[in-house]
Amino acid sequence: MTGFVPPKVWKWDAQSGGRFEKINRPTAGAQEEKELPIGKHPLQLYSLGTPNGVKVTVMLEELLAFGHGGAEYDAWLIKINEGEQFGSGFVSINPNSKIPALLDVSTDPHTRVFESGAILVYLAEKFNELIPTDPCARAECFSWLMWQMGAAPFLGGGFGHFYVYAPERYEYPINRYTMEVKRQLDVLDQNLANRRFMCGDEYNISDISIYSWYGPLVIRTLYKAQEFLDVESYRNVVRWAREVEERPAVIRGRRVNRTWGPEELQVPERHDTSDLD
Ligand SMILES: N[C@@H](CCC(=O)N[C@@H](CS)C(=O)NCC(=O)O)C(=O)O
Repeated sequence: MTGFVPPKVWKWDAQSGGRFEKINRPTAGAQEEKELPIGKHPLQLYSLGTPNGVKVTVMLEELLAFGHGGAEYDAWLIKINEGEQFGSGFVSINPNSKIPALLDVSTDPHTRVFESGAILVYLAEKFNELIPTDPCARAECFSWLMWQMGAAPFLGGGFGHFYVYAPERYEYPINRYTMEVKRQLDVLDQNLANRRFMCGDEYNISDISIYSWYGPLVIRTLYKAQEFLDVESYRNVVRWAREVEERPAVIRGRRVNRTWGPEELQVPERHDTSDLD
């Protein structure tokens, strides 16, 4: 118990502390005039190699691996810790000021897409790839995709924030979000007990979106919480994440817009296939 009594009307008169205090604010919109660069390819991605960003670079690499030349892309780096998501050019593509944001310059007018789930659907439909056509299978795919979009904020904004980024470790939120994340892992584990991929035998955009968050959680070091969450006990999730992670497009996509970790895995910007070779 902190004894904190909320005021009648909340005012932004103090920094809250924690990793993101410098970029978090209670208002939306552009904070400075700044155009975005546009490269030579049909698709312009403005992003960073976080789990939400990785979803899109994996998808683009999958599309290229399937032979869709129209999925060639420029991946520009948006440094969210330096506030680049609040530049006027970025805000015109994503009024929500969060990566990833995509601009399709092959359409007239250009098509902007924001929210990683919407970008996956847009690309899957544009190239008719990694999305089932049968209505029943499509509904299952959208269900898991939307599950991820709704669930991940509890993992990242809830568990990850309070376990890693908050200025102190508070018992109540850590317990609350740990309970929820373990429940989510159990949901995934039970689903994957009888299925090779999230929707059955076929890999699709729901696997890409869920892998990007829960893969690094169970087979890598996301939030350094592997022991705390006992991730090994979600055996089906671990088995599935390992299979997804072996895909060449996943290996490539994970490196794009990455600016941390081992040097050989960092490709801050991607403007040509050879940037990843
Ligand atoms: N629901 C959004 C979430 C995007 C998101 O939270 N992006 C984070 C990085 S992973 C971001 O840009 N944060 C910057 C900020 O909050 O200012 C999506 O899936 O695209």
